[in-house]
Amino acid sequence: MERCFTMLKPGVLNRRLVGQIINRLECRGLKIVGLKLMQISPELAAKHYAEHTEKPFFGELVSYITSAPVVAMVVEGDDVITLLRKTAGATKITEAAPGTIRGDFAFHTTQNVIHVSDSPEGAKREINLFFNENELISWEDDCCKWI
Ligand code: 3AN
Repeated sequence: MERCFTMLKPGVLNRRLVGQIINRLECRGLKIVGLKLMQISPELAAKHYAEHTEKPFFGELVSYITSAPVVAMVVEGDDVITLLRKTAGATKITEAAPGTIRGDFAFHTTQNVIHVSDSPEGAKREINLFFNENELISWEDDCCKWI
């Protein structure tokens, strides 16, 4: 069983898209085990995007992610990282297919509405950055029998 960190970015709150995007995850059968509204500090943003520190878009990335609250989530399931990344769509917005979250709701790469962990190691690191263990709830999922 795999866990993945995902985050709806400030544009989602501003545009009142939280419900629509969480609905996409639920339609896919993804199981939410952690969920909260957070105002990210510049320090946490810098840790989260540490691999991009030297990139030209780093400043824009941090100022966007700290500009309004985000919805932080942990989802759990078999191959959930791959499933969620496919549901989110490609990072580069011109390559994000229609039908994906990014393909349907974003038109700037820097403001691409959703973050999804890219590997099991990345997911562990990000879950630890954003959640305490007691904020994650393991629950019996009857839906697994059907989807
Ligand atoms: P992903 O979020 O799809 O795993 P990363 O980790 O490569 O992609 O990039 C993190 C974030 O940095 C992206 N979600 C996007 O907001 C931004 N980003 C990545 N590449 C670019 C780029 N070439 N120009 C502007 N922003 C970018």
